[in-house]
Amino acid sequence: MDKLKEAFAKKAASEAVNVKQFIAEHGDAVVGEYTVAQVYQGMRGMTGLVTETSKLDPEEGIRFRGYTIPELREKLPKAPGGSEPLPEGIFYLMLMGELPTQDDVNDLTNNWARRSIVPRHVFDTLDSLPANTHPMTEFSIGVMAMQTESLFAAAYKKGINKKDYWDYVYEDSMNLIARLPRVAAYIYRRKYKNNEHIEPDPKLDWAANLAHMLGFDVFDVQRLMRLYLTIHADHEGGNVSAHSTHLVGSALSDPYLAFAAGLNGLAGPLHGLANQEVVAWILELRKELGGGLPTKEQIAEYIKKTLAEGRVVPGYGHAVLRKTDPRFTAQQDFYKKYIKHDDLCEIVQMIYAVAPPILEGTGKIKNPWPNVDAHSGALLIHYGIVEYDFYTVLFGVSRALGVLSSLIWDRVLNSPIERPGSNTTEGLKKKFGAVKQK
Ligand code: HAX
Repeated sequence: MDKLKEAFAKKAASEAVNVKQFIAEHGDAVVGEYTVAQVYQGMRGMTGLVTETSKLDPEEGIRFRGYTIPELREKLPKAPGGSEPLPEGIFYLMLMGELPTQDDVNDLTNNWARRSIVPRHVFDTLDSLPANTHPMTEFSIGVMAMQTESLFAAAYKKGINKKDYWDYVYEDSMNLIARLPRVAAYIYRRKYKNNEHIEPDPKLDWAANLAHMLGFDVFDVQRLMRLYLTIHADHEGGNVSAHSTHLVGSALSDPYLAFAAGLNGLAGPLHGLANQEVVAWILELRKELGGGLPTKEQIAEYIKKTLAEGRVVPGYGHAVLRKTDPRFTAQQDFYKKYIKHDDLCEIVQMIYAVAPPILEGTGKIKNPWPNVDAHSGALLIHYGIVEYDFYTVLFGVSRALGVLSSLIWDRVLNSPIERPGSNTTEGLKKKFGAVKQK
């Protein structure tokens, strides 16, 4: 048994007892009430899930096991000479509930390197896809092709005891996380770099190895990749990618099937695909204005035009947050600290100055502030990763850390199959005595 798994097994056993006891003692306590509007409008604000790895506060932003992003940038272990946290550290924190030591993180790097071999048939599957397949579709198909490797599915077929589910889900999740950078890089190199692939370097940490396999063996890109893969990892349980992974996993679909479902949700333009949409939107704006740096007035006009066309301003708004996303702020800080000047990043800052009052002025957008996706593309483009329809794949690599550590906890806590109730409009109207409209 690997060192992390051994430590986790102890933690998991005691926490499973704690939770059982909590449900026994407080199972009848009322969590909250909800309204007809909430039932129709995406269940906003209804607590209907338990997610141990992180918690989102509308005003403050995300905390991973109690730690904010600025705290994690300071406290999580770094690569030698590095200044941004290693994503291995946030995975450890989310899984174990405590900050890792440098040794814990180094062990995890080695653990994932040992597990990182991707079976040949996965590449063959990707090679068979038409050139115009979207990278997120390819990524999801790549994960599905790897499902042949699921130890959970194989063990379940043989017949396993419920109490051992988490063990196989842990193994699948660790293998999957270890292999995702290779699959992502394969998609990138096949699509944009003449199908010329780069072998992994097992001496590199998880994020640096991804940068290496993409073809960017420079310190600056490694540094960005470490931050990127840390801050995109998790955003509590109700977002589409986390919830889909949890939901599909609740049917005891294995981690490959569950994570592919999460990726398919992440690929939507209102969720993870917004990172590609932001760049497309800014490039469209620049093209329309004939290139160069736009003025704030021109940006304001462009935002108004986008709204008038019934489109969303990508990178702005959030279903839970009611302030600037700290993941945006972390990237803004990265820009100011390490890059200092870049035209596209400057446009991002100008949009930040101009967009919120306009969005607020509509009177209906609940959060006029930027989210994580408003900044990420500009940083990647600065370093030469310009193929923006690939960006959501990078988000997906990172998101695996959160949703898969949650999935392991789901099996530890014996979460049942998810099955909320639904009603018809007629049923609801009847319940509340509404008059039938003809
Ligand atoms: N531009 C234009 N209109 C917007 C808007 C935006 N950025 N954000 C919200 N609205 C609109 C909604 O479409 C909705 O309009 P209707 O009443 O006409 O249907 C109205 O304002 C109220 O919406 P809301 O309650 O403020 O927001 P929701 O919780 O319904 O939606 C979204 C949250 C993130 C989906 C939304 O803000 C949006 O579409 N933003 C742009 C896309 C985006 O950046 N997505 C990424 C979000 C973060 C994330 O998941 N990253 O992966």
